Amino acid sequence: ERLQAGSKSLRPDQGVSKPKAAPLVLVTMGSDSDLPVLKAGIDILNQFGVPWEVDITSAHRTPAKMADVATKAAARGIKVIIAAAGGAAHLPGMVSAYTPLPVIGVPVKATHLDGVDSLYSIVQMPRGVPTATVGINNSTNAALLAIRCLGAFIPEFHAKMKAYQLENEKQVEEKANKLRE
Ligand code: RP5
Repeated sequence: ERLQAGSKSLRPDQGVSKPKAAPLVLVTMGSDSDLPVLKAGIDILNQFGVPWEVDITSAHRTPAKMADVATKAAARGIKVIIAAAGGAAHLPGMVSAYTPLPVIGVPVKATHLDGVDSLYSIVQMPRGVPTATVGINNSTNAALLAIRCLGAFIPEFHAKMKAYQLENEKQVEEKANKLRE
């Protein structure tokens, strides 16, 4: 089964299997070359049992599709959008312009500027078009932030996030204890 995306190179053998429930999170990207960076975030969504879908909506190569997908996302039941792009990374901001949903941008390290170009392209949005921005290539945090958004109105995800934080705390404490041994 192929993932829902228009690219030949998006296949389950890349390790992202599509959930069956109606998606709550849309993970979209400027190019299939961004997919390896998104894999960690998709793993987190799977770990928390969040239904997601993946797509490619380039702000530059497929601007009409990007506008259409972003405009229709909320009506389809999507609650949060994660958008990844590299270089002149206009996708997250443009998606944000077309939807009232929270949009989380992932700056991808894709050029000789090492992702700083992507970061600056995403983070400096004009007032009125908020777009959350995580660290360069940090799709893990994008997924965790998306789950926190869901947790604000879905108790299951609130509880799972709390458990995740407690587990993190426990793991750090175990490491500290080992150092003291
Ligand atoms: C951006 O340009 C994409 O998000 C990607 O990070 C970068 C390079 O794209 P490809 O040339 O690999 O398709 O639009």
